[in-house]
Amino acid sequence: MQLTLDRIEVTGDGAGTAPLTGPGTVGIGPLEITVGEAGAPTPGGPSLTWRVANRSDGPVAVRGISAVLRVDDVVGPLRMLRNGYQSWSPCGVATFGVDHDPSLDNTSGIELLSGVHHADQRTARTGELRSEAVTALTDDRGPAWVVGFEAGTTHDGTLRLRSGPHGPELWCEAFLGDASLAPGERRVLHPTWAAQGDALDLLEAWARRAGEVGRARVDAAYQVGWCSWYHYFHDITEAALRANLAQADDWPFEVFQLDDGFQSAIGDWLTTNARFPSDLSAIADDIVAAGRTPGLWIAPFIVAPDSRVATEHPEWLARAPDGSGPLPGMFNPPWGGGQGGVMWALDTTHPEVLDHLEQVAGSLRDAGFPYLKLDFTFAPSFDGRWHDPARTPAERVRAGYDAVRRGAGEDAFLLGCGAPLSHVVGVVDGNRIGSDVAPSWEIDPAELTVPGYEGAGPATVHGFRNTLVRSFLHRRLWLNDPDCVMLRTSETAMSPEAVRTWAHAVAVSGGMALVSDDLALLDVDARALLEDVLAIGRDVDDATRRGQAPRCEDLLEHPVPGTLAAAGYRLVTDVTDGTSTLTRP
Ligand code: 9PG
Repeated sequence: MQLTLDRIEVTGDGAGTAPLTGPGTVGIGPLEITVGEAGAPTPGGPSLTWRVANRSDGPVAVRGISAVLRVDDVVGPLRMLRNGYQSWSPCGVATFGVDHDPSLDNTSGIELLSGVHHADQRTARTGELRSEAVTALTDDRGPAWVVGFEAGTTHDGTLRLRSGPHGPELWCEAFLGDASLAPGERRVLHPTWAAQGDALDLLEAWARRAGEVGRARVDAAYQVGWCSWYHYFHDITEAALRANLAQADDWPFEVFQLDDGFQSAIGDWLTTNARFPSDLSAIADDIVAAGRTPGLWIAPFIVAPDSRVATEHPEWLARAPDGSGPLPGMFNPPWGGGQGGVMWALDTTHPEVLDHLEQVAGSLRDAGFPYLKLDFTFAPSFDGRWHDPARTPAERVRAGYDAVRRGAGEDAFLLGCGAPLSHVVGVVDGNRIGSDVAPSWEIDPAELTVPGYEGAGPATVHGFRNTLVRSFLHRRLWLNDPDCVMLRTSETAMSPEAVRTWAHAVAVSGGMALVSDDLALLDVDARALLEDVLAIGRDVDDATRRGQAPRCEDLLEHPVPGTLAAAGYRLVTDVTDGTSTLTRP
């Protein structure tokens, strides 16, 4: 398979195209795009550097700028590794000409529901396959190509496989999301990186490079803890939290993390609801007194319509694209909020919003929480009307995270969740890399899912899939959070075999190990399984630090791969039922 630069395509104001087959400058409408070479040497040669300038005397809203590569000499079916946009977005291999983009199946008529899982919320072209930040392409002859963006903090990088006049094409799109370029303004785009060889080696090399460029925070200790979500969900009470804290004496948890359900409203993070008679600092004090590190979940960039923050500061809300009202940032009926579960997105281009986020994080730190799980953080990436129209979706998300980091402090542990992956390199310590697990292997058909995006719904196999596909990111971009281990074999629809498989997948990934059970349900076997998970996990994590990342051996072979190998361990799973065998060094 060969990849060669063919042309530049621009979408948004002044959309157009111009041929370009090597370093040089092209004019497309009001824009001038320059492609250079140089950049850092990579295993496959130099990366491509590029920049854009607005040479007109008016502002230009740039949606996307693509370097279009011809894909020639493909033998047999062309397969693409699809990396999802954010933590929960489905990942895995797809076949060009057979599979299609999930946005085409989103029959809800609500574009934002696709926008949760892609940099560009608009529906893809028929037949198109897309991947965010990085992809691997493979055919029946090999070797594979890995193509990625070195970073994603000032704009997204989307890889789109499309049909062109001569055959398949790979569009490497710098997605600016209609950010406004001032007259004369020049922006350097993130370099793209392409290399041919062994896909697993190259994905790991890409992650290493992206981690260096983004000054990834990869030095936190191996994380072991407890989280309230996957047993109690929204019904967590202070009494249940305290009961688990009291039971935890014999358990090796460092972090004790309270999840969604404590807050008086989404957005009002400093006050608790009626199920939590104590305030947050009293809860944190008691977690510390029990010898644990207090952790807390918040969804910092969304607010309930009837929250104090939204009603007192309507000017802090992003506006819908047509200006008709506040911009929805999430829909989740259990949250209520006065509009049936619709939450508004905060405008993270507004200086007062950033001050507010910094203050909230600082107050939570002062209350005693040095570990924060930041959830639903894709919200500022949606199309809308923003206080500062010059900012890209990536910059809006990143600005919010940076504000939280300023407030929480350099030494806080920040865990991204629902996080657009490439926006948060260098600011989070850990990042969720998969869809929510659940007390069942397969998804419960009664779950509400978005058509096309069923693979993002809560099911342990969905968390398992992303944990394997994204295993190469661990300690390269952050600590991977595969999602919680559930050890219970009662009050669950998981078979004991599937419980063990998921626990071992977490272990062999080397990622964070948080238990999410009512500890009263766990017996000696559960305890022994956790000890095994932690022993394996620490081995793999240590090997990853030394340079030996976990390898998903069948990554490019099945939509849901099943084989993960690291530090001499090898887990082979039958993904249809969650049974597995683990071999040890
Ligand atoms: C708390 C949970 C847990 C969990 C997170 C995240 O589409 N949805 O409605 C949706 C709801 C919840 C969710 C993901 C999607 O889970 O991943 O660990 O913290 O929020 O609400």
